[in-house]
Amino acid sequence: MKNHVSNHKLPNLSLIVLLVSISITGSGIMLSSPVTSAYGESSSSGHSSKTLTGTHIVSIIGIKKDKSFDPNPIEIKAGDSVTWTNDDDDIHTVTSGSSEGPTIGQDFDSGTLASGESFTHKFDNPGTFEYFCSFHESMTGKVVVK
Ligand SMILES: [Cu+2]
Repeated sequence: MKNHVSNHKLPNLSLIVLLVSISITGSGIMLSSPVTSAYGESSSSGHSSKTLTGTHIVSIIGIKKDKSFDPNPIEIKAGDSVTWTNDDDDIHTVTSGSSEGPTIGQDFDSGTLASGESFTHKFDNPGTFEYFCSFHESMTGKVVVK
C-alpha cells in the first residue's frame, strides 16, 4: 500500500527538468539575435593587393610611326610608371606632346636615349598623354592613364 507513493515523484521531476531546459533555450535565442554592426571602421582601405600599380615597360623598337613603341598605346592606372627602353640601334627620345603642339616636353622629356638606355616617368593623374621622338617626329605614342 505504501509503495505507490514514491513512484509518483518521478514523472513530476522529469517534467520540471523539461520545462527548465525549454526556457533556457528560449532565452538563449533571444540574447543572440540582436546583431548590430555599427562599427564601419573595420576595413576602410581594404585589401587592394591585386591592383596593378607598378612600372610598365615600353620598348622603343625603331622608326615605325605609331608602331615605334611597343606596346602602343599603353593603358595604365594613375600612380603607375612607364619605363621606355631604347631597343633600337638609333638614338631616340620620349618627349611629351606632339611635334606641332605647344606643350612639347612639358609633362616629360627623356632627352637623348642611346641604344640600351631607358627613361621612366610616373603618371600621377588620369588622362591621355601623347608623346613622340624629337629626332624622328613620325614616331608617335600614347599613354592612357585611368
Ligand atoms: Cu627617334
